[in-house]
Amino acid sequence: MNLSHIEHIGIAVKSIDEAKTFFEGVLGLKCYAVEEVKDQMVKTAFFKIGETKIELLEAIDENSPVAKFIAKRGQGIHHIAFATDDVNASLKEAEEKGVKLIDKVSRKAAEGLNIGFLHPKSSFGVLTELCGKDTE
Ligand code: CMX
Repeated sequence: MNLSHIEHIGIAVKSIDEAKTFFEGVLGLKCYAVEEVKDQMVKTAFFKIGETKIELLEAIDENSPVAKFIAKRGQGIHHIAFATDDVNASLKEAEEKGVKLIDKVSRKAAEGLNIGFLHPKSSFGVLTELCGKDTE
């Protein structure tokens, strides 16, 4: 799998506005984009540090995976996203190596990226996202 860097770290929060007091007010990062991803039922806010982004995730529906995550585990790191030059090829390779996939093929997400998730039960409890700009 040809991964280049950690594209972003997703952090589940109850309120992006409240969380900004830490990420902007204390860490001094600047929020450069806020975007709703309707099919994931989340609002996202992005901060950049080097090549990596922090993605704050706030549920906009009680059925959102992020709402379920916070109800069960509390606020905190929700997933790690690795940049790959070919999301679908990386998903296929993971599946061939026995990893349980959440997404068999990539889908569109925030910032126009294609993403696909590996199940946390196959990746030592860490929800793992593969993302990139490839077209399907
Ligand atoms: N990280 C690690 N483990 C997680 C997890 C996460 N983010 N979310 C759920 N789990 C664990 C649960 O704790 C549970 O473990 P136990 O069985 O040991 O209790 C197990 O996975 C099953 O969890 P669940 O609450 O029953 O939830 P579901 O099976 O309904 O869904 C998951 C879990 C990961 C398959 C689902 O959340 C999913 O498909 N996630 C991918 C999509 C997503 O997270 N979207 C939001 C972000 C979108 C974006 O970044 O744009």
